[in-house]
Amino acid sequence: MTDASTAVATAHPNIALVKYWGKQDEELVLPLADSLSMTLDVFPTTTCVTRCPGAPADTVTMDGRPASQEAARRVVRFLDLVRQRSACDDRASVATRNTVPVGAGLASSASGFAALALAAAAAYGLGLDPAGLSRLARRGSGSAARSVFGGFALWHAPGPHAPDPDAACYAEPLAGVRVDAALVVVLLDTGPKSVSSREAMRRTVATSPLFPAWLAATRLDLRHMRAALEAGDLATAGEIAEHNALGMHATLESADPPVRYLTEQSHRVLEQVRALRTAGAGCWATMDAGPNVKVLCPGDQATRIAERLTTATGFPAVVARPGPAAALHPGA
Ligand code: 2P0
Repeated sequence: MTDASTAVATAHPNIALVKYWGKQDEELVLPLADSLSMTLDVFPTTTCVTRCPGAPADTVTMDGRPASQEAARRVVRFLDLVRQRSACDDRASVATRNTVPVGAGLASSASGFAALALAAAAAYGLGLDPAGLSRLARRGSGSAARSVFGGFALWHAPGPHAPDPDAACYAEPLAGVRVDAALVVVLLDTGPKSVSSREAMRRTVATSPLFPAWLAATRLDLRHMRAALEAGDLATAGEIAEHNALGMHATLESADPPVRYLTEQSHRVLEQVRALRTAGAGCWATMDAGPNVKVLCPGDQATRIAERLTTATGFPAVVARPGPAAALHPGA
């Protein structure tokens, strides 16, 4: 235990270019396949954790209001894990501020649990290295394992014979990336989603006849994506990212009952991305557990592509560039 009872951390969302979809272990949040993402420089989450010796319960606020029961339960479960490891049983107060639209497929749980992992580990004196922080963040939400790192990150799935699957399951920065990329985030709908990604993932693995094919394809996509990023080949990386996302959504649509995150509006944006590409622009779409479309493109063309997409569709667009690693605020 350290003396500091308060810690504040900021983390940013990440967007997977090769998606995580499907767990091999629900409790430990172990994915079935590796995934690869870019952490953004927009929509940060800042979280303050204060240990409260003698307090009867944890308190959780989000943007100044008490968190929903479900959100608070997830935070308390996460703090229980931290308490177990620290041998300190203090309850805590957790105050989170999000600038990412919650629940709209913009990975608010990734930035949220990455910030919470850093702040809680510091407040409870866990002394974890970056891989340890990534493993801890993962227990809150799988994709949070990647938001511990800035730039491009690779999250390892434990192999079938890993002696300690938990230890083998962490993200790390992807070395050797030679592309100058940005993601244009087209904001279609900032409302909460109808099916949580956790439930949707479970349902897809259990019922989609396409799931085994998805798993094989995404493993191959990851190898080719790494090679393309290392070769500075953004066009190949973009093609793989778009194909990987469409494959994930096809798998979702074939679950029983189907999960449909993409809307008419998403498809309108997708058509515009294709139209821009036909006109010679380098841009490729990816979509997560919500209707928003993110467009991978060369960094020096991002502003222009954002303007053209907004003009063509009427939806606002935000340019995101590779962002920083999650970090503690010094002296908090
Ligand atoms: C990803 N997504 O790789 C994929 C692609 C959404 C679509 O990870 O159950 O909130 O907490 O581990 O991380 C969103 O799911 O799910 C997600 P849990 P998570 O970014």
